[in-house]
Amino acid sequence: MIWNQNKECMSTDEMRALQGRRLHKIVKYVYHNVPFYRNKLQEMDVTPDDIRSIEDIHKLPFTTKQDLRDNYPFGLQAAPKSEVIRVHASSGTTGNPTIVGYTRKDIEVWSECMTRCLTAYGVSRDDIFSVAYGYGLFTGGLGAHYGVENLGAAVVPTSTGNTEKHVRLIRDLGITGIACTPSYALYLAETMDHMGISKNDIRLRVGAFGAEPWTESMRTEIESRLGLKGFNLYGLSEIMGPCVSYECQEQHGSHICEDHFFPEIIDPETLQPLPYGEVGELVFTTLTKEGMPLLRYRTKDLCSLMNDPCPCGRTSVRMGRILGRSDDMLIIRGINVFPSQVESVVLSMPEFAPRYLLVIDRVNNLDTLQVQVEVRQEYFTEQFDTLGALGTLEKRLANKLKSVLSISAKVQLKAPGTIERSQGKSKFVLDKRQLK
Ligand code: DLL
Repeated sequence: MIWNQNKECMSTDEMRALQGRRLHKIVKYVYHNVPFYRNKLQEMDVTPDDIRSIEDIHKLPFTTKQDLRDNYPFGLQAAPKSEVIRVHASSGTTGNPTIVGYTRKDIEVWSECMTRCLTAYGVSRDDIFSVAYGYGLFTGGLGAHYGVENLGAAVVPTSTGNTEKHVRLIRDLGITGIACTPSYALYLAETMDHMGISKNDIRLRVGAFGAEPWTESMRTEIESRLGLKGFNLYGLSEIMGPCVSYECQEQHGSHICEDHFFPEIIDPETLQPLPYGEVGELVFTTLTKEGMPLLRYRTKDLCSLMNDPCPCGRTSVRMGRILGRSDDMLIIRGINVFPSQVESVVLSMPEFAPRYLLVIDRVNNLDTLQVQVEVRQEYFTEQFDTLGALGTLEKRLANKLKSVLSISAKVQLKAPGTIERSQGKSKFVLDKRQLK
């Protein structure tokens, strides 16, 4: 089944023409409503009238997460505040999160694109669908939720946490579909084992997995343990949230909703565009967004694009799996974490030397984060310890980290000089997870 035959199966020529018209309109819109873009375009001597077709996209400036940070919170917002009906946020590299405001039309487009994804997975009005992405500032929960409702299936907003209760709901309600991170799906399988519930006791048949990188062997394991078919779901808050691309039944790349999000692949060093099939950094331009439209937003995700015909009938350009990042962002339990966020917390407390190590592991299919940090000599005295001060310090750091990162980290205080110094570039991250 195809949700929006007209857009998802449009001929390439028609699609490029539509994208060209929309690009002209969006450039005009940001030129008149976002001083940041007007300045950039003026510096480059580009006016909206120079943008006549989608090929003209190369004349436009790039946008980065740093630009969003520099214009925190609403500097890149194009729509007036009175038109914004929803705000989400995602982690920034340090300090401020990235804020995204949506107009009513943005939420409609988002819901429609999310419904395209679900339909491609084979979800229908007869399904009962559990949304187990976090609800809140993260776009996963509400994004998937609106898509399920728009489709007309029944949504069960389970969110994250309380996994045993979730398993019972899956069994008792006969839940047939689930949206969650692939690692949470494995954790769910683990919990079912502990509870003595087998895949034959439940009716799950479709999974919408994303928000973090995963592999074919994870797919095979999730599918065999939960008895469902798992599909990739990709997106990012800055561009919209989950719904930017989705796998169809062919599972050969993820179809991009390219009438709304125009993809490019660039060489992250030279910033030059790369042809189909080559791996580089994925860049998106939002073609219809009203709240916070972005021109050539550098996602830092590394992948390739493909445009060969897909047997499913959809004509949209597809993207391959995310193979890595061109920056140092980590995804831990589905939450984006930058080592620089940890650093800013550590440096804000005088008791610590600027020496730390993030150790990430996966225990029982759940990501764990440990932060090792060196205490400065003057605070690392025996007397200090007898007073229980180190314990208090550990707790204070753990609390601060939790509030900045939105996930818990286990803190391990280290004696001065004990975190290994590297010869060359300092190593701040030890990622022991193996994406099988
Ligand atoms: O993770 C939106 C989302 C929610 C997507 C639920 C899918 C499902 P952010 O928190 O802004 O938004 O993180 C975006 O997560 O740039 C990728 O690095 C990574 N990511 C998202 N989906 C996938 C995926 C949401 N399917 C960042 N495969 C992106 C690999 C993914 N990485």
